[in-house]
Amino acid sequence: MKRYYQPEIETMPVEEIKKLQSERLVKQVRHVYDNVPFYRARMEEAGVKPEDIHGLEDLHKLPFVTKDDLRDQYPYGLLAVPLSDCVRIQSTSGTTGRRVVAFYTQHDIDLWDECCARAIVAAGGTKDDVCHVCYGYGLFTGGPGLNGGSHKVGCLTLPMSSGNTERQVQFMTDLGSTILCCTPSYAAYLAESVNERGLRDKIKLKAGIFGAEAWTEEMRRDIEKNLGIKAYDIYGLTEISGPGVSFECEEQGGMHINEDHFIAEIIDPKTGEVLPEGSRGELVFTCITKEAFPLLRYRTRDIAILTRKPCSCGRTHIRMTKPLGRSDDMMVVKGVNVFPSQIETVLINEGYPANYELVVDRVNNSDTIEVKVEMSQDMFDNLEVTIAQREKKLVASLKSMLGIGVDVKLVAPKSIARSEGKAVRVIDKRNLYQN
Ligand code: DLL
Repeated sequence: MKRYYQPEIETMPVEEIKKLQSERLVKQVRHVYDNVPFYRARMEEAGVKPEDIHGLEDLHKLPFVTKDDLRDQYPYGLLAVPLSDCVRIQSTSGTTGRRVVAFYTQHDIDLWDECCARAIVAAGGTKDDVCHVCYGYGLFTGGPGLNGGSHKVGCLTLPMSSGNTERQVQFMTDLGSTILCCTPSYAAYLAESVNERGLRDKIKLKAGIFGAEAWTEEMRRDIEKNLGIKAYDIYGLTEISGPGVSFECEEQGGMHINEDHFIAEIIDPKTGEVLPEGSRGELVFTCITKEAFPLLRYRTRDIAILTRKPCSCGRTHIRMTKPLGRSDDMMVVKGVNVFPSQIETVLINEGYPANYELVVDRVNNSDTIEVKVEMSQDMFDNLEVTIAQREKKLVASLKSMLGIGVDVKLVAPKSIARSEGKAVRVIDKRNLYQN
């Protein structure tokens, strides 16, 4: 099938893609070994030299890189080119203490745009489309990524960013947006807003490109029905570039990974052993074309399954399932990466016993997060500082740590159930992962 814009690389025979990956991997390993002391030290520790890496078959010899490594190396430790060659940074939605800063050369931005352009084309996009981007712009990769892809396809791009639903709906109707790019929860909210205003017949949307957080098939059906569109999943992470690492085609049967830029592996999260195709495990990516911030064997902590079963769309690139869960305790709440340990840090800093419960829910397509926190006996007995004052202070500290608003409820000492084993501190009522 000839599409509006279709780099041949997406339909190349698998053997050729693997050959290309091998060649690019060899070059990339040399690049990081020569330019990043962190990689050189890690490889020396593992007893691997660049000349030991001849291609894909040697990938498993390289050590893994984890989010903790990124944190330890913040900000410049993994930079593989002079800073003056970089033109952009982006950063993860996680906040203080967990922030990861990724650097891009112009070449890196171009390849990222290319990946996002492919996702837009896979959703039926052409230069005649009006692409309405309401992922956040700024440090978050969603807005800039899809914006770049949309330009590359030649769509008329509406850089809406998130929020201000009134304006979103107005532009959508006045300017005839045909492709909507945002998080699935915002899409569901926009769908409601459009229908509440009786504007369903006035919108021209035909497709949506939704990702950055887990969403269910049920959500997909609801959004498709309420907006009269086809909804496509898109996956990515800041560390690897941003959205567009993989994306769905018209078959909606898994996301094609842009294999000319990223090598995907599935490993056992406990042992690190590489698992065969079709196994469920942790996704690991190696960037083979990026210049500034090329991560090798980066452990995403996202659980998924890979398949090379042919796809009737004609693309030969390997597909991944939606993330089926996480191998750590990260949650995406209101589009922001949240770790329970961040909450613990705040509680400990403020003198609370770290006995708390986190309840995450989705009400009217919007995430809510409530933190129930036990007071110490001392706090409970001494009400010079009232409970309301304490709650207000904790709300502010948690907001500054997490970057999102949370509800705080202080409860009496020893009122949160103790568990025999590992404490169950997080109750996620959203059930977003389908297992
Ligand atoms: O969320 C990049 C992105 C923007 C992807 C726009 C798609 C669309 P981060 O903020 O670094 O980057 O968060 C990355 O979000 O490891 C997953 O756990 C989760 N995630 C991303 N896409 C999906 C998806 C962006 N389609 C983390 N389904 C990843 C489920 C997703 N989870």
